[in-house]
Amino acid sequence: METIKIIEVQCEYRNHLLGTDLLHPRFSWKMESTERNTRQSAYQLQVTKREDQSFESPLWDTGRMETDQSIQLPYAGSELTPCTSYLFRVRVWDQSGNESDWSAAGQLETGLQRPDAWQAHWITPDTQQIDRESDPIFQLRRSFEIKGEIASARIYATAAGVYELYLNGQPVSEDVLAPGWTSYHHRMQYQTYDVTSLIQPGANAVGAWLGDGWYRGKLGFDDKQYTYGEHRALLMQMLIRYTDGTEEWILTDSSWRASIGPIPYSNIYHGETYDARLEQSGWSSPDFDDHSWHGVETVQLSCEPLISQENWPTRVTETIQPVQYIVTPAGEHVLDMGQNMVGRIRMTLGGAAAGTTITIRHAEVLDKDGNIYYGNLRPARQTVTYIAGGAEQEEYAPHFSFMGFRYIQVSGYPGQETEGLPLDAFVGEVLHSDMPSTGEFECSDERVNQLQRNISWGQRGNFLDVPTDCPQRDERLGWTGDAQVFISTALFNYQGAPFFTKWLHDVQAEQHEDGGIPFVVPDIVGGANSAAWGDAAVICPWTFYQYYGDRQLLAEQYDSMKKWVDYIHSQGEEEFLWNTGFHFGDWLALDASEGSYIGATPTALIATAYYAYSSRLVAEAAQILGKQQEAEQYRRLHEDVVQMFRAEFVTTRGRIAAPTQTAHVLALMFDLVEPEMKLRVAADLNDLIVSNDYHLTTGFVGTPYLCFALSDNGYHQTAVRLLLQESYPGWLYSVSQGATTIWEHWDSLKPDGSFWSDDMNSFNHYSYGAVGDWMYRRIAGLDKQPEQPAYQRIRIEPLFGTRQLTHARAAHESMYGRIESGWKMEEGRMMVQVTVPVNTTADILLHGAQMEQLSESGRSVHEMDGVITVDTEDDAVHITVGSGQYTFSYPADQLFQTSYTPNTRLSELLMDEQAVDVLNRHAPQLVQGSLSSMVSTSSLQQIADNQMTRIPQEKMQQIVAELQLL
Ligand code: RAM
Repeated sequence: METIKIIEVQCEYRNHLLGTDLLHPRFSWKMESTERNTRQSAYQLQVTKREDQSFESPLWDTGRMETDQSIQLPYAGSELTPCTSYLFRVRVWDQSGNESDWSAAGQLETGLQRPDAWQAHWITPDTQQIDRESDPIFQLRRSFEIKGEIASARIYATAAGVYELYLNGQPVSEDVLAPGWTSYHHRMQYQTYDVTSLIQPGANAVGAWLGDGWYRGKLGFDDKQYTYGEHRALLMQMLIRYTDGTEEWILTDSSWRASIGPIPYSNIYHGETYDARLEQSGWSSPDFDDHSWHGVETVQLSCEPLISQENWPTRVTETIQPVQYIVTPAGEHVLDMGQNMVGRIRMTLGGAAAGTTITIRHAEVLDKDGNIYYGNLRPARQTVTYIAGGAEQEEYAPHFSFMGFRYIQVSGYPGQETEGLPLDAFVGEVLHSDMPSTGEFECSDERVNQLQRNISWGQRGNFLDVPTDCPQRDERLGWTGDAQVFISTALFNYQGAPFFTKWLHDVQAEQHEDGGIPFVVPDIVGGANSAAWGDAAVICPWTFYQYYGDRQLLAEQYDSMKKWVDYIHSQGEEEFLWNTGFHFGDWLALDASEGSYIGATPTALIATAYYAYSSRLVAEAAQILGKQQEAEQYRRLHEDVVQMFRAEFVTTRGRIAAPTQTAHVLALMFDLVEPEMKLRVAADLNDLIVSNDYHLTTGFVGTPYLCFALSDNGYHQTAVRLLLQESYPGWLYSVSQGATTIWEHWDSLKPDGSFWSDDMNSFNHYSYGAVGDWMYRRIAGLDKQPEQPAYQRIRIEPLFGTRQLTHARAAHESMYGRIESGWKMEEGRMMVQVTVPVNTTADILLHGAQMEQLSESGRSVHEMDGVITVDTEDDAVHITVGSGQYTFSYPADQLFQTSYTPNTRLSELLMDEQAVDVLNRHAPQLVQGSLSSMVSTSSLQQIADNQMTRIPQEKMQQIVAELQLL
């Protein structure tokens, strides 16, 4: 039996990469071993042409390479040629010299690679015959002969608009809304399809449907049309390879024929109309008579360069059956999908008379009377109309639109007035970028588990090719700020590398000359340069690097990162302060003044805080990329900005000038105050929350970091109480209201059943879902270490600061393999289970454990296998291990007797000045020895909660008793 084996090989994050223009695609592999603490000591990788069918004379053979590198290895063999299929495989040796078998082969295929490889012409229907500006989708087709036995057939295609291809009556792929949405002015993706199995001997035909999509359809708040161009057009070339070695290209050119298709109308926001009576049976088959069709024109388009598909394709990833049929008080016939989802409805019907018109309207919620509510969609119609063709069986799902909905209102379905709606005739098809799931989280509180599901659904609904703010109203835009706050949570839950590679390349493409960053990317709105929004240009590549160790992406984005910081640097009169321009501020924070969306935290404070943070990240990126001088330059800039932040926003005694939760959160998270002031700032933040009866007031900027700021500065229990807070405002409020996705506002739906407003009220908005990052990293304790990205060095440090949660577990499928961290408190014992992939190291911090009472799989930690070092650190045992699965167990009662919350130092505090300061503010009577001033019960409870672990039980009781006398 093999000791070590390869369980997965990848090229550019995929097992099968079809159609890439990258010249040096990168390989990664995951391993498994029967032994603990296994590292790779050497690898050998081979790449061969697929047609060779064997690795006997590979194109590239690395030979045995003595290194532990097992991810992101760039291809360095002789030049990859266009339109060529390759196989690759790898074998490895571990540190004891054990050798693995060769892995199963992965596949890699190049695309057209060079712009001049495009011989096809963009085509669009002849303007004399078909009004190119009309709404209906176009059908385009041509037939062709296959003259011999074929070895392979590939299609390379794209469209100005959105397209579907058919070959001999069959759909060419399952992709939806191809070519996807990029900054078309700068770059457009093309797709590669393997159509070998669809080609038949003799006569063949290829056909396309062409809709408006993002390219030309109404888009944006003001329903602007022709965003990228006035005409739809198709570009396609098909490569036929015969077994005799000859090749033939079928191209879009003037020989194609065109007609109007059965879709009179389709639009991203408004839905689609399909008239089955207009279907032309067999239109993409070779024997179809197209003489009544019209000619096409070739046109010039400027959407170069064409790039091979970077993102995952958009596909149906799940189907959902409606759970309930409702007739609302207003008499609407409604189906409840049971889940706020994004995608479309596939409907079947049988025996309907031709011309029967069925309308489906989509909505996210019912109003307080139980009627369907469309108000928050604003002008987006999200309406699908189907006109039956009269066939025995009919089936339809929209092709070129998507909706955000939980409820559908149906009218016109045959028999619905008398028999109601048959649930099985309607299926919800969930659409999004088809990224593999990589994250799991669950804990002992079912409400939090629902929150996690809502986070994940929020991501799925808003990762439809572009990271959008919302999937339902007339917006659905790539808001940079939202993407920035959510990216870390997103990359934990799903394999987001291809998704963000594409989007970040668009961010770079749309960056202004002066370094400014648009509010939305792809930019169709025009505004730019808000702090925390523009910082996406820096924070997203950085977070990406943390997850995937992808230096190439970091290097590609580096100039853009730098330019953004330089842009900030050039603003206003004060070099190190950013106090000019418009900012969204702490968007939608609850401390906003009446009528404003912008929270109370001064925008100059937020802007300067992000200025500091982004310069620091640029310095770190420069360091990693070996740019010492620039690293130094941005480090200095960072220091200057931090000094300026202190001068402007922090008092000499460590008070943050703005009394908002968000201001404190940023100061703590971005290290903007002197280390010794942190304690005070954290206590003040805690106070702001406790005095608000454990409720947050933060918006888009403060919320993502709020719990981190608390947990990492001694107030983990407060953070957990915030998470578990069920009353408004808090994460579980929406859960208690039955939410199945994350809402845009803390009170999108108010306790009395009314809505926040019609104006800007999405029920599927991932931003506040950014709390997931903290749940995975602090509650479950599955964290990274920045010095060794991609989880090459893992940090496992669950915080158990409250008895309210009795277990939690997270898992993440990293570049190296599956990592798990789970804990359970049971019968007085804490059990911590950890899985560490081969070729990685984990630092495991077990709070409240004592060496003598700690066991691993029944043995003392000194006897366990896989351990590298064991140490005691403050109140924790710190064990460094290599790969393997570990189960630790220790008495849990110690957790609540000894100190364990990191940075909580009340026992020391009680003896020093700062303690006096803390107590002075929380319970002045204790310090002054007088009972004259009142102390709020909530502050007292908070001191008790947070410091219980530090203050001897007896003393605590005494304090509580004394205060109860008040
Ligand atoms: C709205 C949305 C979006 C936010 C912008 C500023 O359109 O709430 O999420 O980023 O405003």
